[in-house]
Amino acid sequence: MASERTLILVKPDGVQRKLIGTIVSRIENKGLNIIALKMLNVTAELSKQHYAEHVEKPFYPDLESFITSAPVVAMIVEGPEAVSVMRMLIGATNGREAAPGTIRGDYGSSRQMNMIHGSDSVDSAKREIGIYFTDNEICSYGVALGDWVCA
Ligand code: DGI
Repeated sequence: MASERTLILVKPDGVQRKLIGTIVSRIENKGLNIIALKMLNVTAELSKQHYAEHVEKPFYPDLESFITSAPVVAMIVEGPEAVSVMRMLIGATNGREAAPGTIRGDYGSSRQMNMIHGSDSVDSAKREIGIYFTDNEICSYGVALGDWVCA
């Protein structure tokens, strides 16, 4: 199993709704490792970098005003197949369609205010991690229980 890193954001609605702890717990309970974490305000420029593939889409202006409306919590999550494992944990984009048991399915009913972002591929993760974090903000460490959780 390849160890991967993925970029996770608790979006402004997740912060406002006091879901930071819940989302962190979901990630930790799954056995993945958080190796970087910080709160920040996403600027319009950062939003355009992050959502480069959506900038020309009709919904982009709404997406930018939402993601810049309150702080986000950014994390790097590491573990075996972390990108796809996190995507499964997160659920479908639209909270109304996301399966119960997923984070979006359990806490959300909106397509835009869907509480959490997770990179959609290993390549996207590398790009997004580079946008949000510098190398010296990343703490790489071993977890003693790792062999019991992810073997
Ligand atoms: O990877 P996801 O977050 O599940 O989805 P995505 O990368 O396709 O889109 C990024 C965000 O943009 C998504 O979390 C919510 C928003 N979005 C995507 N498609 C639409 C949208 N917002 C609106 N208003 N309409 C859309 O069709």
